This record gives sequence, C-alpha cells and structure tokens, in this order.
Amino acid sequence: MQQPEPQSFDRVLSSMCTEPHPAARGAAERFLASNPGDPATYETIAATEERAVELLARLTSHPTPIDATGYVTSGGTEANVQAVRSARNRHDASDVNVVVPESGHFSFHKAAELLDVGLRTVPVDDDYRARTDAVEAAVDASTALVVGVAGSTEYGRVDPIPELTRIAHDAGARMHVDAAWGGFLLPFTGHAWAFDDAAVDTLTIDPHKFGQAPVPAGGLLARDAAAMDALAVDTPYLETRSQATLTGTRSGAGVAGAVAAMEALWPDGYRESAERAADNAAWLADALADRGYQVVEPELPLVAAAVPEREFDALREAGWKVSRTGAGELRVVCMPHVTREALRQFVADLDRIRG
Ligand code: 0PR
Repeated sequence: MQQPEPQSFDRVLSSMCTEPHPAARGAAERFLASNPGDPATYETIAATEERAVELLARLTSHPTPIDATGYVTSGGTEANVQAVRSARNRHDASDVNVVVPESGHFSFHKAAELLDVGLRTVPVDDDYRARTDAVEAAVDASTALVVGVAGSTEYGRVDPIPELTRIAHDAGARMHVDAAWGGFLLPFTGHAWAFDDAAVDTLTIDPHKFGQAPVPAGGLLARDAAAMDALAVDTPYLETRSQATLTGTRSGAGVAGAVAAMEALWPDGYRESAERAADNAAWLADALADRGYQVVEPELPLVAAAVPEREFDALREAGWKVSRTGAGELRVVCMPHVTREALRQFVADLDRIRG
C-alpha cells in the first residue's frame, strides 16, 4: 500500500520540490539498491539512465535526442558544478572565469570555489533578467563559461538566452543554461531557452523539481559528447574505463523515478501541471495586488510580493511554509501540489492577520 508523505505538502509554498508522481514512487523503490555509477554491473539501471537522458533531451529540443549525452545528477547543484568544470577543462587559458548573472543560483558560488574559477557576477535589469550589456562587458579571453538562467530561483525569470549565447561564443566561451526549475515548464511557453533556440552547450534540468520525480534526480545535458568527455576520469578497476559523473555511487531510485515520471507525464501531464500552476500564480498575484501589495508579475508560476515582516512571520506561525527573496519579498512557488483551495486558505489567513 502507498505510504503517505511523512510531512504534508498542504502548506508548503516555498519549495521547488513536490509530491512525486505515483508511478515514480514505485519505480524508485524497485531500484533502491542499483548503482548507475557502475553501469557494467547494474545494466538495467544503466539502460534506464540512457532513457532518462533521451527523455530530457526531447524536453529540451536537443537536435539528436537518441545520441544526446548527459546524466542524472544528484540535483541542480551537481549539474551546475559539472557544467563549470567541463567548460574550465576545455578552456585554454589560465585564470579562468565564469560569468553569472546575479540572479544565478548559489550553486555557481560553490562551483567557482571548488574549481578555483573566478566568479564574475553581473547585474540584472529592472525586471530581474541578465543585462546583456553587462555580460558583454564582463567576458574576456579567460571566460570559459557564460551562464543564463531559464527560470530564476527568486523571481522565475528567463534570461535572454540567444543573445547571451552569441556573446559567449563571440568571446570564445561556452554557454550554459540553468533550467533546473524552469525546464519542465518552459516547453509550454514561447520562451527561447533550449538547444533549438540557441547554440547552447550545456543545460541543467531537474526532474526532482517541476518534473515530479523523487529526490534525488537532477539533470545535466550536453549538445556534444566532448562536453562530457572533458569530465571523464579513468576508472582502472571497473569494467567501464572512465566516469564523467561527480559522485561515484549514485541513486538508482533517482534515475528510475525520473524515467517513470517523465514517461507518465511528458508531454500532456506536464502541460496540464504548467497551465494549472500558471493559473494559480496569476490568481494569487491578483489577490495580493487587490490587497494593495506590490507584486512582481509572475512570468513562470512563482509569485513575489512585498509583504511586511510582521505578516510574513504570522503566516509562518500559522503553518505556511513560505520563504523570502534576498530583497525580503514573500515568495510563493506554485508547484504541482499547490492547489487553488490552499491558496484561498492562504489568502484568507493573510486577511485574518491583517485584521
Ligand atoms: N538552479 C536553480 C535555478 C535552482 O533554483 C536550484 C535550486 C538549483 C540550481 C540547485 O538545485 P539543487 O537544490 O537540486 O541542487 N533551487 C531551490 C533553492 O535553492 C531548491 C530548493 C528546493 C529549495 C526545495 C528549497 C526547497 O524546499 O531555493
């Protein structure tokens, strides 16, 4: 029998994770002891991981999904670290740097520190998107990678990926798109973000976020095999001779859960989730604006609004798991588990708190 979650998702409005699809739970459980890090021994999960990469490649409009390279990471952090590592290893310069908009996830700070790469943080515009003029001014011959965010953590914004890609390539750098959260929403929007929209080199897209897969399941994809080859180290005593992943033993459950979720939901289930989330975000943004709050218009289903600290604290006390942007706004992520009814209750609680 299906066990319930150990903690209810009913009042979770801050998370970028969600309840996994039922089929994904079962699939994950079957592969709890399989290690995709040793594909010559665990052949079934190795084949399942190839399927995961193919499905992710379809979602991101990779030109050759069947031959796409990449793997199921432990999450967006590992995928971003590996993208920086790959670009660094391929870049022929000393004092390598990576150019990241200030809206970039903090995993790039970890990557820069771990890999001893300079981090050049560039400002965003008034609508929280990377400023192309600032990126242009920041790149130089030592820039190994430019990062664009497609679905930013704080405001759900999509950077101008085609322009950033041109700037990166003109400077001799590689282009990475961080669609860790946005990747399962963006195929149903008009945004330019994927492999067919620009000559993007690598891309992060996490099944364990909007993909409704169990944790841990992130994704790193590359346009060309060379990006993954640059990550490979020799593994003399394994039957496979090299390994490109960051971790060694990995979660078979994560891989199997991701495939089961994607097979169940791509594309119609994800489209429905994305549309429902967009409607919910628009509804919440209107409800907050009607009450006089300054709201950041949602682009993807993430609502930020300037709610005073006292009210924010009272919402937390009422059991709502909400979080704040760096600038202090209340932030609500309309994940698949966030229902309209929950949002109505949330707004009713806010009305009660306001008195
Ligand atoms: N890139 C982007 C755009 C992200 O939003 C995140 C995480 C990452 C990379 C890193 O992904 P992993 O956390 O899988 O390594 N975004 C959320 C955040 O840091 C993750 C999160 C998820 C936070 C659930 C809280 C939570 O309850 O805010």
